[in-house]
Order: sequence, then C-alpha cells, then structure tokens
Amino acid sequence: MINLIQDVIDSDERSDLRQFARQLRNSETKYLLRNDIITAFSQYCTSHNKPDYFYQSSHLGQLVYYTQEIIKEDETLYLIIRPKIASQEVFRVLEDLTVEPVSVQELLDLRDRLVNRHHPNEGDLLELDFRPFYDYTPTIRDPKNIGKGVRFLNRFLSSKLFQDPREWLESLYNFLSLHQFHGTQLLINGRIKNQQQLSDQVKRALAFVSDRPEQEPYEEFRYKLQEMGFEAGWGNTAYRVRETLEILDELIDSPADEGLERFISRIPMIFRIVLVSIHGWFGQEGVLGRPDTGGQVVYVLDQARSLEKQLQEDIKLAGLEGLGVEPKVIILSRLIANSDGTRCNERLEKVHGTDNAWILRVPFREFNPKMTQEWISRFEIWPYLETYAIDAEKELLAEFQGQPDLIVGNYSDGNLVAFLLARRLKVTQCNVAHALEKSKYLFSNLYWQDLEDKYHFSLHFTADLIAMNAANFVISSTYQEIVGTPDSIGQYESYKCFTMPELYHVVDGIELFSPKFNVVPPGVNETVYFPYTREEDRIPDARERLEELLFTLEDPSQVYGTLDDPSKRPIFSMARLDRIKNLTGLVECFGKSEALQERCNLIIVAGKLRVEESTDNEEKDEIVKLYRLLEQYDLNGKFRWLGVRLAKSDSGEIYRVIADHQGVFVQPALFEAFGLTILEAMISGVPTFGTQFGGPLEIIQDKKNGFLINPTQLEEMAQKILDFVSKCDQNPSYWEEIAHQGIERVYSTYTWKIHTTRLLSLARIYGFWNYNSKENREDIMRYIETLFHLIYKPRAQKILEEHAQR
Ligand code: UDP
Ligand code: LCN
Repeated sequence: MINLIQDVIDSDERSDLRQFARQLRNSETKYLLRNDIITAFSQYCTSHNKPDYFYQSSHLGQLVYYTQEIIKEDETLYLIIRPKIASQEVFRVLEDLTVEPVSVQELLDLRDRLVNRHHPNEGDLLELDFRPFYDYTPTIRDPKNIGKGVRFLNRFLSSKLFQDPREWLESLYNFLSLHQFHGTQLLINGRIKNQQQLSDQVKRALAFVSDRPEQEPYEEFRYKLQEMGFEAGWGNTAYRVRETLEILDELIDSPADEGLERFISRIPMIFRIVLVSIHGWFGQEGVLGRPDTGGQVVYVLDQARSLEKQLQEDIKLAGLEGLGVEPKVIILSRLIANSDGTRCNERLEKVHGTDNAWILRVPFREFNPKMTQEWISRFEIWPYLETYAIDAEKELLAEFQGQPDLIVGNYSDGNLVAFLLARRLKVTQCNVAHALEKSKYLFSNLYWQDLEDKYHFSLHFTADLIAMNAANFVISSTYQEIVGTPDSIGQYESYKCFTMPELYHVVDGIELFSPKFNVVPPGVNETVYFPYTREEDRIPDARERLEELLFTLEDPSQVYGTLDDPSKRPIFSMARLDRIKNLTGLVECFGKSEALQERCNLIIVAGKLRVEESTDNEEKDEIVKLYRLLEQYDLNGKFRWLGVRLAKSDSGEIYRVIADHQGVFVQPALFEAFGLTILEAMISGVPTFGTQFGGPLEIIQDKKNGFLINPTQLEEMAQKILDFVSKCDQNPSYWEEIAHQGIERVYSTYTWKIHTTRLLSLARIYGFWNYNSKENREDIMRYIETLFHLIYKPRAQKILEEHAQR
C-alpha cells in the first residue's frame, strides 16, 4: 500500500493529495470513517471540477477507496488502510507529505489520545497478543479460502502425518481403539494388537464381507467379524461394511487426505452433544420477539432436531442400532424462576418432534434473588456464568450418564460457558457467534468506559477473545462474519486489533487465517416454513385467523392501526424491536413515500405496543419512536402494528398469507449478522428486500432471488420497493418469478440437512486432529485462563456487588 501512496506523491496527483489533506485538516471532525472519507473526497472532486475517472481510478481515488479510517492529530493525518480482506496497514502523512508507517502499538496509543485516555507517564498498558500461539499452527494463505478451514487443515496435517508410514499407522490404530459407547467397545477389539495386525485383518475382513450378499444385515455376520477383531461401527450391511473397510484399506496402503476425510466422517464417535444457549428466554412457545430472544433460539432448536436426526441416521448406517445406541442432544439454558407464563421455569423439557433431545435449564446461583429469579439482560449476566458452568457440568454428567462428545457454544455468554465446560471435561469445543456485539455498536470499544454501566463491554469483549481463541473450531453463518467484504470489516476481524483504553490493548486478538474457521450456514425449519403454493399442507382455519389478524382484526390489546383498503399489496416485516433492527427506519421510509402509501399497506409484527409493558431499554425507545413517526407521517389507515407473540406454526403461516396477497417482505436492519427471517420469507415465496449490511448480502443474489437495500437511504429504499411493485403491476408473473427464485435459493443452499452433515463431519475431523496432532494447545489455554482469572473475574465480581444492591 505504501506503493500506492508513493504513486500519488510521485505523480501530478501530489498537489491533489496536499489539497485534499488540507481540506480534511480544516474540517471539524477528528475521526473520519469510510463513509465520511468517501463523502469528503467526492466533495473535493466536485469543488475542484475533477473528471469522473479521477474519483474512481486515479491513484488518489484508489487510496481513498482502501482507506477505512482517518484520524487527525495536530497537522498529522493517520490513514488506516485495508488493502485487502483481513489485512490492515497504517500510515502517517505529515504536513510536508512525508509518509511513515505506523505500528499497531502507536495506532492504539493514538486512539487512546483521541478520547483523552492516554497517560504517557503511567507506564505501559497491558497488551494482549495471541499471535505467538498461532505461530506453530498452519495458516491459510489466500483470503478467499478463509472459512474453508477443515479442508485446509486436513490436507496440511495429513501430509505431515503420512510422511512417516509407521507413525501414521500407529496413530490410526490408536485412534480406532479409542471408541466406545457406554462401555461397549466399537470398531476394533483386543484381538487386533498392533498396527501390523490391523493391516492384515482389514484385508481378511474385506475378503470375508466381499463374498456376502450386499444387503445382508450386519447382525448376521457380526460374530465372524468379531473373531477377526472388528466390533460394531463399520456398517449396517455387508455392502456398507465393505465400503468402509475399503476406504480404510486404501488409507493404510496409500494414504490421501480426501480418503481420510471420508473415513473419519464415517467413524461413530459422536453420540452426545451439548448446545449451550443461556441468555434470553429459551423455550419452544411464546418466547420469540421478547428481549434477547430471537433467531438464536430458533437456530438452536432446529439444529438440535436436525442433529438428532442425522446422528440417528449415522448410527443406523454404522450398524449400531442393534446395540441400543441412541444419540442424545441437550440444549443447556438458564432456568428463570419467574417465568412470565413461559416454560422457562421447568428444569427439563423435551424438544418437540424428537426422541431424545432436551432443554436442560440450570438456574443461576441465588446471590440476590431479586435479580436471579428474573430474566437478566444479556449485557448483565456475566457474574453468574462461572458458577453456572460448575453446576451445569454436574447436571450434564448426570443426564448423559457420562461425558458429552461435543460442546457447541452459542453467542458470547454460551461460548464462554462452553469454554469452561470443554476445558474441564476435555471435550471438543465449537463456537457459534450469531452476532458479535463489537461491530453492532459503533466505537463500543473506544468509549467502553462511558458505556460500561449499560453494556459491560469490558467483560463482553474479554469473553469473546477467550472463547474464540479457546475453541477447537468455529462455525460462522457467512464468510463476511469472519472477514467482511472488500469494503467492510468482518465481525471476527474487528477483534484483531483494538483498544480498550485504560484496560488493555489488543495487538493481535485472533488469527483470521486459522483453519479453525468454517462457514456453515443455518437452514430453516421446513415443516413450519414452506412455499405458499403447498396448499395441501396448509390449515384453512389458521389461514383465516391470520388473515383477520393481519388485515382487519380490531383488538387494541394486540393490534395498533386499521387499514382503509386492506386489499392493497402488503409490505410486511417481523423483528424484535431492537434499535439495530431498524423497523422505525422502515416506517419512516414508508412515511416519506406517498407513492408507496398509495400502492401498499405496511404491516409489522414487533415487540410490544406499550412502553409500560416493556422491560427492555431499547424496546422502550423504539416504541416511543414508532408512535412519533406514525404521528409525524399520519399513517392512519395505511399501517398496522401487531404486538403479538405468534405460535410457531402461525409464524410460518403468516408469511404464506402475505404471499397469498402478493406482498413483499422487508428486512431493514442497520446490520444483520445472518437474518433467519430472510430465509423464512424466501422459502414461503414472499419476494424479499434485505439489508445490504451483513448476512443478507450473501443470502440474496440481488434482483435474481430478492433485492438488497441500503436502510440508511430511505428514499432509495422506497424507490426500489416501488419499482418492484410497478413492475409486478405491469407484469404479474414477475412477482411469481422472484418468489420462485427465492424458494429455490433456500432449498439449494440453506437447509439444516446440509448444515448438520457438515457440522458433524467437522466435529469428527477436528476431534481426530486434536487427538492426533502433536500441536500443543496448553500454552494458549493457560494464557486464556490467566485472562479469565485476572481480567474477567474481578470485573464480573464488581457487577455482582452492584446487583446485590438492587
Ligand atoms: N420472530 C418471531 N416473532 C417476532 C420476531 C421474530 O417469531 O416478533 C422470529 C422470526 O420468525 C425468526 C426469529 O424470530 O425466526 C428472528 O431471527 P433473525 O435471525 O431474523 O433475527 P434475530 O432476532 O436473531 O436478530
Ligand atoms: C442472531 C442474529 O442477530 C441473526 O442475524 C441471526 O440470524 C441469528 O442470531 C441466528 O444465527
């Protein structure tokens, strides 16, 4: 990047740089973000009559394009440049246009100075640096392969392991000897005593099964195999056993990484899984739309169901059914004694539609019962988590009657508990972030002290650093969750380097090129959400009831507003009433556009209708704002607001009713980590407009199977919806075309079957490599423990003391 700056300086654009720098120096703002920089440059180009090409493709235009932030200090400009995905370079441009590189430490000090939190004479601040721990591990080179970690890891470690055939065979033999279910030996038994015997016996067993009818059940020849040293787990028929043994035979004779991946994916090594999801209201009915309770609950419940089903299939295919092997999935959540009509006060609840998947709710220890018997905001639950993990461990061991095989954490709190559990139980830890708060709140780290009372980011971000570095592997829903897009930084990327003034400096918080990252998007529950055209699966009563609720029901306790003309095309949205969901932005967009109001009604399902009924700060603010907008734009007769909690089946049918009316779905969030509602709307056949900030950018292929909108540009957003509506009016099959493409998109790419097959395969492969690889993670784990004890715990203790006073 220094070359690009040099190119500017060496060319006749030097004077432009000088003048543009002067313009920036003269402006009030000390800290310019990308949008500000682009706006300032565009103003510069206009006021200096620059031709179009200059804005885009001059050296200076390029430099501006790559510049994420500019910080001004006296006459010096600091440029924070992101020359490519997942990399950052910082330069200082002095008044005389001298350019000097700036180290990460200098940058963090500068940021502290910017907020007057730098004390040059107080000694150095604690620096957190995870870099040295990743020096020993393989890293991906090309950013486009970030998120495809397992393939890379497997190739890298296999090539190392295969170099020494003896060592390879020994590892394989030891690994195969490990597997048991409740004390019953699987795969190989004591008759195979070493690797040489393994190699010989595989050939004998192969010859034996090859002579048997393909469909002969395993049970019929089980004892013969046992005599040769093979226990259950190879397959349920002669054909399947033969296939698995063939892969093994090939691996012994001429090992290759694809073969190893295929083989390990078949090994029955996962039967008991814990999914940790603590905050909010974790339940199956009547909880969605409450504070802190949204897509994560939906995701975890669907994942639990799907994991059980997949494990059952795997167990059957492996020939373990006859041994009574049954998978068990436990969702570990929080028990809330005052459960406000939900089932969150029940210790154990079966997950609907499963044989052996459960919600296990463990209470926080009592401390101050006025706090711990109630729902606690996700921003305040930090002090309760360590003791929670200790209690949960006991309950899990009792429920499983043994150890789990995999622990998956969800969100920052769940991931921290997953780390504590996995560390104690020595089990593979997988993290799912759902949404990392750091990128949701602008400057949340820089101004953490001002925000601490409300948000406690000092704990939140420390917990994130701990959990993401401790995890054996991370699954993300999109690529951009890890490293963003060419012009915006990723959620994980935002943890790479940041300051928490007067607390610590993170000089390297996470290795983004680590193979631990894998993109595995979620799916959608296909029994609840399905295309509106599947008439045979729809329930007429529910349809009629929801028609009424959406368009005509007058019930002030749950609906606000009436429609003058309910036959107009509905614009529909459904979300929690969080600031970031920006439903108020959608109302404003609708309010500003008379043309849209003429053609459509706006209907939203969101939170509560009255401030007094809400306990959540952001929800309260949004309610107030909504009423203000309704008045300001006089939306009477054109707008309805449903403050209802839908039953699960209704939440599927409601999208289909919108599709019956040839409506559209709009998701206007200022940032959306993934966006399950987008999948729900699309699979139902409702043409969908999704925010371009976050996951929807990867889900929706603009103008093909939906539309991307910029929710900060209200007029442009209204125009996009209007263009679509006009096009549909002229050509009614256009609506159907987009609806159909949306349905296809979800079925081809976002299903739980794809998700769980991948997740289980990852869990097995990372499990195998953790067992086998000589890489020692103890050093990083000790570092992480130190952070937990010396930074996290004392801060958590302070919140606890504060809660004791409430
Ligand atoms: N949801 C709901 N009722 C509401 C709001 C949301 O049933 O009032 C459901 C919605 O159908 C989706 C989930 O909650 O399944 C929200 O997930 P998403 O990923 O879109 O957003 P999140 O709330 O997790 O940020
Ligand atoms: C949290 C969010 O904010 C959403 O964007 C996701 O869809 C949801 O979790 C499920 O991962």
